[in-house]
Amino acid sequence: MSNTEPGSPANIGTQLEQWRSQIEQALAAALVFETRVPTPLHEALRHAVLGGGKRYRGLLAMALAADLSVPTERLLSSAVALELIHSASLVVDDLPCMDDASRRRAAPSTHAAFGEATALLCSIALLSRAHERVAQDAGLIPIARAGIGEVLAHAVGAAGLCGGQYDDLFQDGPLGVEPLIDRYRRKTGVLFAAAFACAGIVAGCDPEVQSRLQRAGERLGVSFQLYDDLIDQLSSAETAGKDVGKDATKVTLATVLGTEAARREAEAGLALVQTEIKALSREGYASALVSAMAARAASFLS
Ligand code: GRG
Repeated sequence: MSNTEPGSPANIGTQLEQWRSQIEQALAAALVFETRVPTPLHEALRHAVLGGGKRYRGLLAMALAADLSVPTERLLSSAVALELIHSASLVVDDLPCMDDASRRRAAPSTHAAFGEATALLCSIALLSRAHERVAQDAGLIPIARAGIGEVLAHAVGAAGLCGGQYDDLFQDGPLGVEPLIDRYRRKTGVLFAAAFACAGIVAGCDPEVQSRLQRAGERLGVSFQLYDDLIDQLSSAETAGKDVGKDATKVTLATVLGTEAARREAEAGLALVQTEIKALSREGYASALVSAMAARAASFLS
């Protein structure tokens, strides 16, 4: 296949870039408020969201929608919501009472730039804005709006990001391979699974397909978090654009498995994800995006 044909790698790359730029513009628009917002809080919101970010979660929702033959504009509010929630989680994760990180996305973390109180309020405001954007999307049928709202609320909650982060902070419970994988599913996989679920809801997928998508999203998150562990262990702050060595005193899946086995586990997980999304989708956008994500992560480790 020549690489100028529809669906060729070159065109898929261009398409992903267009979606990324749509998400970027929609995020900036989501941070324009109709009524007065205190200036430092508004600056913190913009700093937390618009200062870089690969937009993987939003892109996964749009790419899978295209694979499922759904117009991608219908996923734009979900993509924005996923990225606002993800940014909110990073703001909290970086706080001194959590990971205590001073840099994020090659810039000062939000509390380092604006103070802890403003960072906390910023995170809460981003979560609210995420739900507002989906609730306001007149292009979605009511049942899809409600379904997406539920998926996003569940992803943030005690069984999702908050629970995963709790176990990560306090290393509560057993620290074997399976409990750690379960923690990574909640801490990182939950938003990838939510991205796939949003696309599945808008495409009207049946419950069996939705649960396959959920498992694929969670597995993708586990592999992604494994790469994140390895980058923390093996890369430099300059290359990674964020503090590294933060996990030096923590038990992670990479420390339990060892570097080489961790890498093999991440690759095996990605192969499973690829098989599943290729079986469910027609065009190959999500698969190309997953390959690009893996290649980028691996490039920090070579
Ligand atoms: C307030 C929503 C909220 C949650 C509270 C703090 C917390 C609970 C959860 C944090 C979980 C966490 C930080 C998981 C790590 C996920 C991860 C690997 C982040 C890096 O993702 P990238 O590389 O980041 O996609 P960019 O910067 O590109 O967006």
